[in-house]
Amino acid sequence: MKYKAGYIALVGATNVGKSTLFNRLVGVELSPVTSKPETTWMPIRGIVTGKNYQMVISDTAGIPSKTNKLSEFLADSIKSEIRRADVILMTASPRIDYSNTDSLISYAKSKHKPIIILVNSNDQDIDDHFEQYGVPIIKMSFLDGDTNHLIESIIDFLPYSEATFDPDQLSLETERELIANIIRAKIMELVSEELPHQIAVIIDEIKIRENGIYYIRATIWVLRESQKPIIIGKGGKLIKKIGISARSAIEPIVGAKVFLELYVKIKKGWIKKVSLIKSALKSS
Ligand SMILES: Nc1nc2c(ncn2[C@@H]2O[C@H](COP(=O)(O)OP(=O)(O)OP(=O)(O)O)[C@@H](O)[C@H]2O)c(=O)[nH]1
Ligand SMILES: [Mg+2]
Repeated sequence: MKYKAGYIALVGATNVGKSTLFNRLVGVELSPVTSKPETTWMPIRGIVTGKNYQMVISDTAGIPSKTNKLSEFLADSIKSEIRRADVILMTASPRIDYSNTDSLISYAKSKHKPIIILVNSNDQDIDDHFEQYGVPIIKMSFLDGDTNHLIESIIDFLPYSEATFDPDQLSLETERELIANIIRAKIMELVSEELPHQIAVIIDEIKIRENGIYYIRATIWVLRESQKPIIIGKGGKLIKKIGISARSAIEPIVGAKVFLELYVKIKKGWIKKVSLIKSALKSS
């Protein structure tokens, strides 16, 4: 069999298990998973190399529910991933308004991209709405279903091409971006209020000490003074918990012991300013 390679955009409804499936395909917990919607922000690209294929899979933000500058930015990033892709994996769920998924399918079709619709077997009550598109529909458990059929279906659509990346390379993202995403997800998980969508994590410094320990300093941006104590918690308890939890998720990614220092800073209106959104989402 000739070698195939290409770019796959995993897009669609939010909170349906895209990142759960992505991590299984890549074989590493590159993309944070939480029980809350809108966990993934900017695309996280993982590389899957098989005997006869190489796939770069892009895990994207779920279709944003609100309309504001931040959501516009995320919606643009989803479309840009679709334009770049050779194959689109479109997740569909009855828990999400079909019209959002329909318009993303129309967009992908307008760019002449092959589409595979993916339904999590959790969503038993999905109807035949998506059959109108005449594209393959795969139902499987994203958490523990067999991924072989999905991989075969993707390969069918991939162009013949040599591998572009070293088989040992797992992601196109920098350590900085992966680490910022992990910290943000831990905040989402541990802070009970709606707040997490208004916070960003900026990695200020990563230093590898002589003993191999990663020293990471990061700042959590909040919008208002009143949000600071919510993140810090009584006597600093919550931020400590966030730090411990983030550290244990970062260690397997960097393959070293991690020392993590977190600060909280007020950055008024960051979700309204494109330049700040850019630096927050790319963690630069
Ligand atoms: N029981 C069950 N839970 C699942 C399955 N797939 C995902 N989940 C759970 O659903 C929740 C959301 O999963 P994610 O992988 O973060 O979903 P996502 O689509 O990436 O979400 P966003 O990035 O927020 O758009 C998590 O609590 C997962 O553990 C599944 O197949 N079965
Ligand atoms: Mg996700």
